[in-house]
This record gives sequence, structure tokens and C-alpha cells, in this order.
Amino acid sequence: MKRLSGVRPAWSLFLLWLTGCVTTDQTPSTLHPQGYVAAEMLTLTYILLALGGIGFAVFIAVLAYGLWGKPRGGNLHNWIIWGGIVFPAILLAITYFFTISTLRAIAGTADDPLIIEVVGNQYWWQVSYPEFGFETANEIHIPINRPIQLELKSADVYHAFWLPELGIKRDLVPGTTNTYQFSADVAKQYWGLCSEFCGIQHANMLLLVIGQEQADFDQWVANQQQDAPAPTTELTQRGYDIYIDAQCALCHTIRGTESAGNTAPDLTHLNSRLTLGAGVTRNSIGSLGGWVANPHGIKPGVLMPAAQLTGEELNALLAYLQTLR
Ligand code: HEC
Ligand SMILES: [Cu+2]
Repeated sequence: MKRLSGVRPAWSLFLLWLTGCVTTDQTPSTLHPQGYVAAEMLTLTYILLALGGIGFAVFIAVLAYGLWGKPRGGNLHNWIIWGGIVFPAILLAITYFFTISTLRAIAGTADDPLIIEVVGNQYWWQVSYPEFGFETANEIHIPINRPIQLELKSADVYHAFWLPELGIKRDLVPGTTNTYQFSADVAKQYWGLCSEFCGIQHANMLLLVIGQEQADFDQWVANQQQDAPAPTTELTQRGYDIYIDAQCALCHTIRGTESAGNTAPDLTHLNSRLTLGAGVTRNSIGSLGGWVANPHGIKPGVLMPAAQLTGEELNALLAYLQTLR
């Protein structure tokens, strides 16, 4: 057989395999499971891959035999019965067995999980902890080695919650609540993303799950439960007034103030979060200024209007927003 202009098929297949398999700690990958759900699913993946591989190898062997083997008499019916019915039935039965046992292993049945409600919005995640009575956005802190139960909803269109390393991929369906139990083994940051096209900024709808030791988690909860501090300086008071005048409160909540909108991320502890705009940029005073003055420059199509402010007003507003920790 003539090769296509020097590309060796084996080599290109190998490269193709590498593109899917080379990951680092920073890449959220289903091949690096960090919790029991993801580990069970990866095992199932390998089992299905092996079974598919066996089926494929047997098929190719029979095909090769048919093409090049020594012709022998024999009963055609036997080929059909063994090759067409018995062999596939055995493979499918094994597949069925492993799939069902994986589903059983990951079906969350813990009695006392930590419940976290996640509502998908174009293009951010609203996160609340009913047990502790507060809300936040885009960043979900969890204690490691404790069963977590997600209650997934949507405020507008279909979204999907995907956390590759922890094995969760579930749709957020308008009008329905999907629940899912999981736990994380390792205290680290897990990147997740929306995996159902939900509009123009779908690709910038990331989320960060932060697995923490219980004590660190408790500390985080205690801080999130606090209301925002009242402005203490002239500048931050001016910033707060601008925040109210600029209509930010129509959409946003800052607990402890008169700002109680509920169609945008809760800003009470804005600066405790690592990113802005659902992972589109790191949270720093520079990007915060850029975001408030022109969110569309950072996240085109975002459902937040640009604030029409003078430099002095923007400065004061930023000074106030910096107090939200
Ligand atoms: C019409 C509703 C609306 C108004 C008014 C509004 N915002 Fe927003 N804001 C949003 C939405 C929606 C998002 C989430 C955008 C995204 O990530 O897709 C957001 C995100 C933000 C974020 C990032 C939060 C995070 O954790 O990612 C900040 C900060 C913010 N807004 C500040 C302000 C300020 C300050 C004002 C007033 C000048 C304001 N917003 C006015 C809707 C609004
Ligand atoms: Cu989405």
C-alpha cells in the first residue's frame, strides 16, 4: 500500500493519542481522578475501552481470515450464531454488568451530605449554602472527604456543570433540580466549566471548586456569613453612594446594605474570590476597574451594562468595592 506523502499512520495515531492524554496538574482532566466518582468512571472507561478493543481485534482477525485465509468448507450458520450473536451478546452483557455496578457505586446515598445549590445563569454560577445561610458566586468551597450534594438548577437556558477531575457532568435544566453527590480527596483548586452551549459567553463560564481541610473550610464559612462592613471613610462612603446611584443594586446584592438585587453575583465578599466574571480574569483592583468601567471589553456580550462614571467616581467606587472581603 502506498503511504500518503510520507505520513506514517502509526506515528500519527500515536500523536493523536498523545493530544488526548498529556495533561498536567493544571489541566482539569478526567484522566486524573481526585474523588471516588471520577475514579469509578475512569475505571469503567478503561474497561469499555478494553472490551471495545477486544471486539475490534476479533472482528479484524475474522475479516483477515475471510480475505486471506485458506478456504475451508464449514457451516455458515455457525459463523452467524457465534460471531453475530453469541460473541456480541457476551461483550454487551459484560458491558452492562460493569456499567450498572459503576452506576451503583457512584449513586450518592450519604445521609448527611453538605448541600450546595448551584444555579446556572448566562454566564455565571450562583452558589448557595442553605445549611449556612449565605450565597456567593463562581467559586465553590468544599471540605474534602465529606459527601457533597449538589442541587443543580438553571435560571434561564440549559447549562451543564462539568468538573472533570471529580467526575461530575450534569445538565442544569430550567424548571428542574438535578442532584448529584460526590466528594473530593485532595485539598486543591479544581477548575470546572459549563459544557452545554448557553450563549455568546458560554466559553467564559468557568467555576472554581476549592477543596479545603475542614478547619480552613469552617473559617471560610464564618467569613462568608458576615455582612459587608459599613463604609468607614469619606472615600468609601462616596463609593457606596455611587454604587447605589449607578443602579448596581438593581442586579447585585451586598448583604448588610440596601443593595438586594438577585440577578447577578452576590458581591458581599467579592474580594474573597480569585476570579471575576466567572473565571474570565483574575480578581485584582486593575481588572475590577476595567470590569466596572467596561465589562464588555473583558467579556463581550455579558449581561451587565458598562457604568458611566467619571474617573473620580470610578476611583471612589473601587475603593468601596475593595472593602468587600
Ligand atoms: C443589569 C444588571 C447589572 C447591573 C446594573 C450591574 N451588574 Fe454587575 N454583573 C451583572 C451580571 C449578570 C454579572 C455576571 C457577569 C458574568 O460573569 O457573566 C455581573 C458581574 C459583576 C462583577 C463580577 C462579579 C464576580 O464575582 O465575577 C462585578 C464586580 C460587578 N458586576 C459590579 C457591578 C457594579 C459595580 C455595578 C454598578 C456600576 C454593576 N455591577 C451593575 C449584572 C449587573
Ligand atoms: Cu452555561
